[in-house]
Parts: sequence; structure tokens; C-alpha cells
Amino acid sequence: MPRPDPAVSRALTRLTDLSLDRRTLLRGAGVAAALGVVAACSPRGSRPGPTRTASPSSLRFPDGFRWGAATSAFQVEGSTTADGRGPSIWDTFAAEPGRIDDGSTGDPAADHYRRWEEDLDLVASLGLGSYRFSVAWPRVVPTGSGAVNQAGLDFYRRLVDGLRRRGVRPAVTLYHWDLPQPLQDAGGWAARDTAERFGEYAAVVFDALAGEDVTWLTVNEPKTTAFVGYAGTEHAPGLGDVDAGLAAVHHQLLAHGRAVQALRAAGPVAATGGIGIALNLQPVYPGIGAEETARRADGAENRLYLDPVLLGRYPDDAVGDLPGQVHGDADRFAALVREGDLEAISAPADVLAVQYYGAAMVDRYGAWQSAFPTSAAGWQQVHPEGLYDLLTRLRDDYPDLPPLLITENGVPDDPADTDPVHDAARVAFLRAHLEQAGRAVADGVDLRGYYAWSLLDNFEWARGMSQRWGLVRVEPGTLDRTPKDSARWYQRVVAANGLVD
Ligand code: GCO
Repeated sequence: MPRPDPAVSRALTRLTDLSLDRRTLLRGAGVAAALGVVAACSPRGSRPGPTRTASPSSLRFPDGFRWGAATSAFQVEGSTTADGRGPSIWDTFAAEPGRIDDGSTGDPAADHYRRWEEDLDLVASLGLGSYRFSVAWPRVVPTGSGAVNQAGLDFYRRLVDGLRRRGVRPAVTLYHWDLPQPLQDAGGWAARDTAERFGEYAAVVFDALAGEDVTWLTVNEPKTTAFVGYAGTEHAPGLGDVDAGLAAVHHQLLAHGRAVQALRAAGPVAATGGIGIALNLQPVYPGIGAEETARRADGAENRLYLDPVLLGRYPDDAVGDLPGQVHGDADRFAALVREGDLEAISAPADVLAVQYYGAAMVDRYGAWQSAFPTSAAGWQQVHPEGLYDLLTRLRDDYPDLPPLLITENGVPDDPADTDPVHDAARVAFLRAHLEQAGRAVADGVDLRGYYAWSLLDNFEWARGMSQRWGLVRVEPGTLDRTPKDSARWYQRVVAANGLVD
């Protein structure tokens, strides 16, 4: 059942997985109109709501705009016991009966650990300037702390070198949810110590892979880990404890800060490509009479992460008993913060990585509204204009905002596309979002790049291999790769540095 708390929408919606059929979705779209989507919530008050603009027939992005696609280690690699890799919380979780819809595990996933050359050829054939992947902590430091596994590091070395040979810039995520199991046994992200261990692991990776062309992303979506994995039960480790979730927020942000410190200590070359955190953000629109609730839900969804990273303080309206807030213990959360933590968390980063999947709307009681069309992922309410609202809001609300990258944006295969290789719905989704990104750039947002999620069909967490987000199809059984129509379309976008047809 959904938490009555509307905040932390992905947690909520991923917990409930609305499983709406297409008719329901259309009704959902009607609800948005009926409720009147009037304003995106911002701590500085209302701003004009989403405006629909005519699609530009052609749209160019600035020279040097970085086009990419993204994956993460656990979702694509497979080979979970190869070459000294230790177990992660996702190995443990996926092995528990009933956790993953189709019973799949991290093996073989997309078998990328063995097919990486073929996959990098795909990246190059699409003309991408950058490829975002993550390093599996349990490959590099199998028990989470202490001994380093050279064979694990060597795999990522080969990946980075392979990208360089193909003229593709690596964007390397240090943590994309595959926490070494021994660290979870010691409390995981609910324990402060994990942030310190992360700083040490980050230093090992910087030392092995650093180069001028690498952009570093520290922690991927701390909100999802905290509220789907710790407060919720749908992701590993599946604790169902909201205060553990809040502790996981602070400790993941601290881990980000420790990684930034480690990179600065690693010297100027390592830091040339920049570093930042990857946050999943979404505008929270108020339903009728729900402005205050939506403001608090915005605190829980967005400012709980943005404010500490960009302003060096936590918002005071995100946690508590009121509608829209995370219903955890605010005093206990505040007590986690030690002297120096916020300085570390807010140390200047070079980039802010934004992951955008959709928007949210709450009613005055904090109930989550079905306000926009929902994709085959029940939690995803598709609202391209929300991307414009989000990007311009970041520009307006955070004076020291670093350059932005969109490091994830995508949609699962739509059942209406009966042949998944002919994925017209994904093309429409990507086009609509790029139009809004282009609009934001035209309005002065310093957006430097865009990565589609995902390069490949892969292990979609609790959905297993049953929900497919790739530009490239991975055939069940054979694991053969076939570029979908969206890959061909995206290839043309990249070549044109914009939308042309
Ligand atoms: C996330 C993760 C990805 C997902 C993607 C689709 O955003 O949840 O970063 O690993 O696969 O978002 O759900």
C-alpha cells in the first residue's frame, strides 16, 4: 500500500506500482486538466505553470553539447562472482524469493562484463560523445573496506581505455546502488561509517582511472536508495524503516562530500572532467488548494538534496508530521549532522547531474494524484514540460548552481509498440523531453549534456528483466543486441546536435 505521505514520490509510487492500464492513463491525463495544473512549487513561491509550446521543427543545441547514454553496473554487467567480485546488497536481495517480478537476478543481466567491447562499439556507432557507466564497489573493494581487488579495477580500466580509443568520454558513477553486503551487515547507509568507507573507495577508483576526460558522478539518486530501499521495501536492502531512510539521506550526501574531497586531493588532472552528484528531481505541482502541501512535498522530493549540496543547509520543512513531509523523526535526523558535514556536502562541485523521469501532483492532504499520463512504469508520470520547469527553477533558486547535465531520462518499452524494436513511443518521449531541454537552454539554463537512460535493456531492479528501458534491445535468451528505432533516431539527433525531423 502507498504510504499516505505524498513526499518522496518514487518511493511511494514504486512501492505501490499503480499498474494502470492505458485507459486509466488517459483518464489520468484528464485529471490534470480538471484539477488545473497551475504552478510548479518552489520555496520562493509560485511561478507560471507549464506552458505548451509548438514543437520547433528544428532545434540545435550549443556547440560542444555532450550527447550520451547511461547504464549501471548491476543492471548490465552480470558475471557477479567473476574475478573476485564480492556480494552486493542487490545480489542478496534478488536472491530472496518474491523480490524480483520475474525471478531474475544480476546474472546474466545484459552480460556486459563479457560483451563490453561489442557494447562500446554500439556506443561509438551511435556517435555518442560520452558513455555513463558505474563502477561496482564490490568488484573493486569486495568487502567494502580494506583489500582492493586489482582484477575488478582492471575491468574498468579496460572500459575507460576502450572508450578513449573510440573517442568517447567516460562519465563514471561511483555508486549506483550495489553496496558491498558486508557494509550492509554493519548498518549500510544508515551507518555513518559507510560514508567514510565510500570516501576511501572513491580514492582508489580515482587513483586507478583518473584522466582529464572523466566526469565523476558520486552517488546516484540518494532519494531512491533512502526511500525505496531503507524507508521502503521494494529495493535492496528492503528495510521498511523511515528513520533509517533519513539516516541514509544524510550519509549518502556525506559520502558525496567525501568523494569530492578525495578527488580534490587526487590532484588537478583527476579533477579536470569535473565531479557532481546525480539527483532524481521532479516538480511537484499543487492540486486545488494544495499549495502548502506541495511546497512541503517539494522540500521532501527536491530541496532535501539540493539545499545541502548547493546551499549548505537542510530545508526546515521537509521532515515532520504535516501533509507532504517525510513522516520521520525530524530531531533524530538533525542529530545525525555533525560539525563539518554540511561544509563537506556543499563543497563546490563542478556539475549537478539531474535525472528526470516525470512530475508529481499532490492534493491538500498530501495524497499523490494521477495527474499526467503514466508510462509502463507505474511510478512514472510523463510530463515533458516539467523538465523545463525543473531546469529553470534550478537556475532561479540556486545562485551558485554549477553547470547541469541530464544524466538520465527515458521510458520503458510501451506495450502499444507491439514490436519492441519499433519503439515509436520512446522516440516521442525523447523528442518531447529534448524539446523542453532545448527550450530551457534557450532561456539561459547552463545545460551541458544529455544522457538517455538506457543504452541497453537491462535489469530494472524489482521489475527484473521484464521492463525494458534500452535504446538497444537485448534479446532474451541469446542476449543479442539490436538497436531499436529510438537508437537510430537518437543517432541522427547526435549527428545534427539537435532535433531535425
Ligand atoms: C533510477 C536508476 C536507474 C533506473 C532508471 C529507470 O533512476 O532508478 O538510476 O537505474 O533503471 O531510472 O527506472
